[in-house]
Amino acid sequence: MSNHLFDAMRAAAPGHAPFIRIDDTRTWTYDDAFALSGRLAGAMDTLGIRPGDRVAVQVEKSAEALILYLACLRTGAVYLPLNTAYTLAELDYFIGDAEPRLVVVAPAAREGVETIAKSHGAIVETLDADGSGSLLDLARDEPADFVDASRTADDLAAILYTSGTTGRSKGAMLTHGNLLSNALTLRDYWRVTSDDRLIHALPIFHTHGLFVATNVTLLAGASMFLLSKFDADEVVSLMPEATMLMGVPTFYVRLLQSPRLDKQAVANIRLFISGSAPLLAETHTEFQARTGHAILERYGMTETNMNTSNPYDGKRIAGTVGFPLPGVTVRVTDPATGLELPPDETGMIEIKGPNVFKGYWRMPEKTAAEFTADGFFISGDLGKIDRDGYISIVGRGKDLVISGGYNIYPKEVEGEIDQIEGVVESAVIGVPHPDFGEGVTAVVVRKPGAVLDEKTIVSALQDRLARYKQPKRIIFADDLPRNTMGKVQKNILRQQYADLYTRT
Ligand code: MCA
Ligand code: AMP
Repeated sequence: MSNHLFDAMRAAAPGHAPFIRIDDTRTWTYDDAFALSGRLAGAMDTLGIRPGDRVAVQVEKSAEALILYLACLRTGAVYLPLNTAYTLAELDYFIGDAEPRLVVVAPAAREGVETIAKSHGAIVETLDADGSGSLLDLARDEPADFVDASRTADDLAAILYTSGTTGRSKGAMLTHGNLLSNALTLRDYWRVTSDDRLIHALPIFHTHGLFVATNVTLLAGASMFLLSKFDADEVVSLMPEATMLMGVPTFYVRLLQSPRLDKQAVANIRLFISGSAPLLAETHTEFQARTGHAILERYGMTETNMNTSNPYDGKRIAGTVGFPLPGVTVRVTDPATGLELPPDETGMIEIKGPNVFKGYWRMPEKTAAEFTADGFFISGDLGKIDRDGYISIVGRGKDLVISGGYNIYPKEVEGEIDQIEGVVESAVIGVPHPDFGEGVTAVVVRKPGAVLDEKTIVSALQDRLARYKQPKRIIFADDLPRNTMGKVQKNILRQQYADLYTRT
């Protein structure tokens, strides 16, 4: 029997070598991690988890949490990671939609989640940040040598939810083949080897920290310093022992604020990678001046994994996301006609390749609507390709805000604000923010005489939306600017409040 993705990880694993470095005294070798993954797979099998079952996981970052992902691959389950910031209201939707057989949460969250899980027919087990919990208790009695379930390239490995521009979140179905092909491509493109030591400071519930950082490390037999979250000071302290960092632009903005970041601090680092949101050219330039390193920017999506990358050897050009990765085709088309555009003309970025997902979970119409007749995925990003082949993302055809690497869909936030007593309507926009890149901002129209201030709105959103989706500022207006068709002109609002967070 073969298990497409895990077999490749096993084949690349250098047994006794370190995989996850927690601190000076605690390191997980590949053998340690694979043994625990076998026990966890056994525990899930005993709980009745079968290939194809979804396993939803909302837990703090830890070595055990990463190993649980490997265990899911081994049982043939479909791993469904959830942002730890999601509220119970948000969780209810994901569990109802994905219908997982098992939900794994922190012990402190068990009681609240159990009611939701039961109503959708799921069982709940726990895993805490320190690696304790009921799932680990069950795993202890299981053998380490689990017989892996048979999985082909076309079988699902994971479902990751991405918020929808209209309606609710959609579950992007990623196959073993999607994940393995992309990770192997990135490993080779970025020359990752078993000598590499990655600083892993990203969350592990999104593509960047889970697949790009973790799968690439595993397939290179490399190791990683696993930090519970990003802390600029901690990252600078680790740099002398590390060779790589992967981060969102906010990481680099914050690193530049550290007086300790200089050429000496980065002397052992081979590669700095940025993605998930646009890296400002000024951040790239400033970082290069301070450290001598040109940050390598790449472009990806939950639905597609990574699509493009600046080159390892060639020129890494600030403000561009580089070239299509080997095996990936990227084209730019006229959104009105669908016809491919010549170099330097801006249009819709479309993508085809083994990295592109299988579709949205139980949404065949939405899936069909996002592919062209000849099989390209319509990204919703606007961009252009220059004569040398470098791709730049110049805007978004979708109404989306990216704050610190997290995506926020204005429609979802507006939907919650509009339900608050005293609100006529709202428009949620992203405007430049010095730390998060874009700051979520709400422009709200109140009913005449309504007693409603910023605090009332923020507290009404508290239990409804994850913290990072909540507006950093709320502005009250008499009305919203509209075009002749009655559509709110968000571009006008974005211009009007462009310096909201940068004003001195
Ligand atoms: C935390 N807060 C945020 C964010 N993160 N608000 C807006 N946007 C955020 N990203 C809230 C906190 O709840 C807190 O609220 C306040 O802002 C300040 O928190 P702070 O301590 O400064 O935040 P932090 O914990 O240091 O986190 C900032 C962060 C983190 C390090 C930038 O958000 C992060 O790790 N982002 C990475 C996201 C990521 O991995 N994206 C990849 C998606 P309060 O104090 O008011 O309670 S995958 C993807 O996009 C594609 C596939 C790709 O290409 O990679
Ligand atoms: P997600 O839904 O979290 O997968 O976010 C994907 C979106 O992030 C893409 O559609 C882009 O809009 C954006 N994105 C990712 N990487 C970059 C980048 N390097 N530059 C600009 N935008 C990016």
